[in-house]
Amino acid sequence: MKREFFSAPLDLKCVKVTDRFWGREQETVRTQVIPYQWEALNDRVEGAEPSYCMHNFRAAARLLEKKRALGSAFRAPTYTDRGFQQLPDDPAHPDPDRFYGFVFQDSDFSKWIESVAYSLAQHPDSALEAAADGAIDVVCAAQHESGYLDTFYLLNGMDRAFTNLRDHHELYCFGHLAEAAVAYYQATGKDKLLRAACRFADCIGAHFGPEGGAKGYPGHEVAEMALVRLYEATGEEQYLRLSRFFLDQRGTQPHYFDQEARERAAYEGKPFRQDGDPQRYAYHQAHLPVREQSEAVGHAVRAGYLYAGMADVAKRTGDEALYAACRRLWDSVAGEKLYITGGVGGTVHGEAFSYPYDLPNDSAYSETCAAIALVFFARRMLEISPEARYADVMERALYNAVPAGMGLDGKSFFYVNPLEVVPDSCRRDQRLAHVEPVRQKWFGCACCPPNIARLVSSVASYAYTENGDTLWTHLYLGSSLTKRVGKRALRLEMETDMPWQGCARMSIRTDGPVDCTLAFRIPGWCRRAAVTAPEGIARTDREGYCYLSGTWRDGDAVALDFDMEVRFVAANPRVREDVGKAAVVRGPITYCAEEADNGRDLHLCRLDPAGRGQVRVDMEDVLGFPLAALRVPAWREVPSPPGDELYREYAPPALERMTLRLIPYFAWANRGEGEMRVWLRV
Ligand code: FUB
Ligand code: ZN
Repeated sequence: MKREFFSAPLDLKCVKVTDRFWGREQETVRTQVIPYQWEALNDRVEGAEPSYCMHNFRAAARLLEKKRALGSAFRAPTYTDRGFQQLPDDPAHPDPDRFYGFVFQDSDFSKWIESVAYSLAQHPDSALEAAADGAIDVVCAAQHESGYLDTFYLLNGMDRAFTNLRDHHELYCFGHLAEAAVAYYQATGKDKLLRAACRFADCIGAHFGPEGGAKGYPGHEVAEMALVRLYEATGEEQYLRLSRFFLDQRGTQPHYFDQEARERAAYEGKPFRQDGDPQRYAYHQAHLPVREQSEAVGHAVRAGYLYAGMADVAKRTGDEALYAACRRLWDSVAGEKLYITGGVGGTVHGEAFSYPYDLPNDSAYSETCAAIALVFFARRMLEISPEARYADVMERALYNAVPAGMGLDGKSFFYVNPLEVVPDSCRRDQRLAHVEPVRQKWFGCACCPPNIARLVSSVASYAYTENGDTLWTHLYLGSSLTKRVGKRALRLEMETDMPWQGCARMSIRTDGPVDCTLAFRIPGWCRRAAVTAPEGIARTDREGYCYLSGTWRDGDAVALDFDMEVRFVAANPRVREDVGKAAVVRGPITYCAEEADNGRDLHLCRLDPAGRGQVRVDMEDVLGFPLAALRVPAWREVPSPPGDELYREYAPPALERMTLRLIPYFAWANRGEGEMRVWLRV
């Protein structure tokens, strides 16, 4: 690892997002998603499945209050297994003292607080901050004296806490809590939740660890990343050590998940039965020690969070073997398992990565959270080594699979992000039972919407990273920011209309000359790039970045012009589903055809490669969202008349000219239900 290239994201309070695209997304999150989610966490959304998230914290706080009041007379609940999702017998009358929802329901609160924190850093809002403080009070009141803070076991019986790491998400809930706590502390300076997260971390550290502790590790990763964040926020080395311990344990033998299952069976007086699923370890990325892993496998969100955590620890500890594994796993994802939308996790079975080049379009799982996890991984790889290939993938996910997860109005969401939809097939074909042709208001398992909210509201921390004298621009984001170089501050204004136009201009304000380097990514999608810098500034190029070094003065500017032509992209022929097809892309945006513009039977439409030069690009407004739509010369096979025979002698099909109207993939399914297709026949 070349430490001279290490960097870290900017403090979000030093960046003001002025970007037209992301500014609008952030406003949608601030004005729609965050308030809606708060109502959802409190079970106040009519017609939506209750979350029970805040219900559980309130119930746990009451239980602990009772414990304090009764002292030794208190009888704690003893654990009975009520399942992965617990629902009231009578939904109209939930028991106020029982746990409800999924085992990981607490994480919804944490993701909400995290989004609130980022949003407050951009847009102070005293009413929202007061609501968040109130929620934090409730959550902190639910913390056990040992520091333990997971309502599933607090309410169901803490006697069996930490006995099912594989399935029961305590360490996952801890991870999200810690991420939220750090974000809220950094945004507001308030440390109540941070102290609670540290106490929970200490409780976990007392239970697990190399010296005599249990040798477990999270069944659903995220704690690895979160502990590193906690370490950075507090300077407490034990959090970094615990993160590394979890990584070191994963995939070692005997398998911890089997050991704990054996222990549970003995406790319950039942015979131990080995889980017969051959993928049982790979699902959790526990099939091999992490430093020996080369292929991205298993549950895609888990995998992305793990790889991001590995990169975090590799960077802080200089662990070359861990970093080498990160690079191999990156290549596996980006080289063999990535959709052109930036989505990952192609199969519904285990919400998982499939085998290399298996990227089905209609049955794609491509969970929104998995694309988000990939963004986390990419940013960490950039922090270690700024190579444009990581930022290219990050950008692809950020402009396609991630925003597709949310409707343009911020009121409906996709969990699954297919690249081809025929609504009738989704309804009739069991193979497609997981695919929804329209976004849903909310989900019982509501992991994706709050994940979008926290990513969108913190997008600036993916656009830039810095070290002492270098600022890297990974994504072109309209923004103004401050970069400190020694005792001086540079104020930088980035103006751009990405992703619709390929130009950006950075202007520099400073009280005096500043020696430093500004590094700009040359996007992989652009064939011709022009960078204009002030005289006297030296240029070097490395791994897809243009480094401009020298003495910067007030009024200096850098102009970047990236060619953004419309391209027809073919997939590697090993991707069986895409043979004979092309996807249309422009800049970082992947396009799709929708029934609303092109009628039904999109499978009969063919792009005309000879017409590539005649594609029209028009800025349009779709439901108040400005976007570039394309008009592409194409052919349509003349469909058979109804009642035509099923088979016939082969003859070249009759074709008629048509113009396909394509819109960005992220904007699909905002105009009612209909067919959609990314990969079009050529
Ligand atoms: O298990 C917690 C979250 O719920 C996962 O990350 C998602 O895939 C969903 O299963
Ligand atoms: Zn999700």
